[in-house]
Amino acid sequence: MSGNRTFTMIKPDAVENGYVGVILEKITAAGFKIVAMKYTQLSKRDAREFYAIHKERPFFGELVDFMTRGPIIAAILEKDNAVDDFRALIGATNPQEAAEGTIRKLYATDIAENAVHGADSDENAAIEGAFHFSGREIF
Ligand code: 3AN
Repeated sequence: MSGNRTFTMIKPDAVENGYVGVILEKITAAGFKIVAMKYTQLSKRDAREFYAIHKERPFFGELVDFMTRGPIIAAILEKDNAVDDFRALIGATNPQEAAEGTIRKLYATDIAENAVHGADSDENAAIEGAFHFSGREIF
């Protein structure tokens, strides 16, 4: 069982496509409480730093361009078993492989523009939350 907080972003494709409202609705309907949330746009520097773990991957440049091309929502969410339950709610990285009813199955465009981010561990949730929200006591 993971901890009780996770970190998410609603990505530029989902914001552009008008899915912010329905995605937030699905998140709260699944029992997540929104602890902190903001509408913002990442700079290239922010995106490179946030995704530094992927910097050797062939899609890194594409990922940075995508994540900076428009506004996003960043949020910290609370629920028992938050990291694992949120990953289940959003579905597989590639929406074609995502289970029916998951956020990526419903709203993602493709593997690169996949609508939402979900932290993959308690440790990364804390790092990512602190990256987006000043005042580390939030975590
Ligand atoms: P997840 O977001 O499911 O944890 P990661 O951590 O493997 O998946 O990938 C981070 C982000 O990088 C994805 N959300 C997606 O936007 C992008 N990405 C992953 N794989 C690819 C790929 N093969 N081609 C282009 N972009 C990708």
